[in-house]
Amino acid sequence: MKALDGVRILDMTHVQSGPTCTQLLAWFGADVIKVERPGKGDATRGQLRDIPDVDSLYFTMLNHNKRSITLNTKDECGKGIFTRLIESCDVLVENFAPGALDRMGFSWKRIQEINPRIIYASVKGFGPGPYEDCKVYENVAQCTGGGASTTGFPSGPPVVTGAQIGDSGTGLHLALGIVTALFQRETTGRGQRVECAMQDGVLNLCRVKLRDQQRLTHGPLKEYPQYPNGTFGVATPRAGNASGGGQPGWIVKCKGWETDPDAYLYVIAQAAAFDRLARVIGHEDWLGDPEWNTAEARLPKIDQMFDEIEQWTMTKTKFEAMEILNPLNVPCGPVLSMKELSEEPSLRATGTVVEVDHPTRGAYLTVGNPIKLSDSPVEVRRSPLLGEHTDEVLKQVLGMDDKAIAAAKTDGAL
Ligand code: CAO
Repeated sequence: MKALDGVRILDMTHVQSGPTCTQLLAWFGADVIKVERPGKGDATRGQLRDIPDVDSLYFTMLNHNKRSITLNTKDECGKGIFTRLIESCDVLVENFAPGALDRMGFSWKRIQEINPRIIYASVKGFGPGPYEDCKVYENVAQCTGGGASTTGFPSGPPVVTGAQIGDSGTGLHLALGIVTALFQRETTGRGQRVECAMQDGVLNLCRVKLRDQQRLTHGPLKEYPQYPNGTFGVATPRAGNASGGGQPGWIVKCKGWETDPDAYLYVIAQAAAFDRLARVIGHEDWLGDPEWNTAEARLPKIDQMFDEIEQWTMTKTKFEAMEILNPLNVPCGPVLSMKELSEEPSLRATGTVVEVDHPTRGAYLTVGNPIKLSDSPVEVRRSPLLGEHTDEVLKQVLGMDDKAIAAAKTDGAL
């Protein structure tokens, strides 16, 4: 038994934001039917291909546990089939460019007429406002949602992060909206519209930076590297690797940094463990020195403090340093490369990193479900080939027979 057993999702998503959402729902047990354009499919099947004529890792890693059908939803016969699918599903998810579903003839009003219980969930780049008609990709969302203006070093340009907070982050938000709407439907019997704008999703994840924007009007942000020797402008500045939580933190070099780009450790010099940290790095002298022995006194010297910590970490590998600091309750973590993460046995053991077999690609690694439910186990199944389940779904879900399916194929609807 899976948490979402019995929930059927009509998945009109493509690229990353929408597929992230429906993949999660599939892992929780929903029957996700991915509708793709005949002959083409989701554009990511062919993007960043590493093996000729084989579904890309971009596609396979975002579409596990789904069934794929091909359907031309602009063709009259295809629209008829699509209408019947809307009648048979609990949720319709899409992340087309603004207005695409309306242009196909399926406005929210029309969808509700077809099935008043359906939940219609969408991702768009922006909510209502001046940019609502714009197409948006990941990095555009990071820039317009406050991620880029607050990421990077103070003297450098804005920087986008490798974490896909615009796409996968918004997909996560949308998944929560969908299960919440399903929960409310239990009481009301009605579906509803669920909308997530990528700008809003990124801004939600940058919440602490809007906090700092307001703090800035009351004085300098003392945990930022600009304090006290630099200057603050009118907006939340970029803070390099400073910790956003009010505890001084930084990334410091470890043994091997000259040749290994990831030989670094994040160290938080929080007041509660400062005496132990000072001792272990050989600075017992700081403990009796009023210039160093209070958090307030250290604030103007954060750079110098991390330089001294780094002198010590450079004599240890990042793992050795972590092993020494952890028992002292000094919060820290190594900068792990994708290679290290993919080889980490504990992530394999929990199913967070999974090896999956694929008929045309062979074995590949993917990130499994990071959300663990004790009563709803997840088996990660490979992504579907284009249209692999067209006949199966049309027969099983819509009760179509071979003759009707053949006619729809001749028509070009499938
Ligand atoms: N049958 C017939 N037509 C189909 C179809 C199907 N099964 N599936 C898609 N189409 C059509 C759409 O209706 C649309 O046609 P119109 O332009 O005539 O309305 C067309 O295919 C292209 O869809 P699109 O405009 O969504 O795709 P795009 O590649 O031009 O834009 C993207 C991609 C992502 C920029 C855009 O979809 C978007 O802004 N989405 C919302 C934000 C989002 O999710 N962005 C994240 C993407 S991941 O980085």
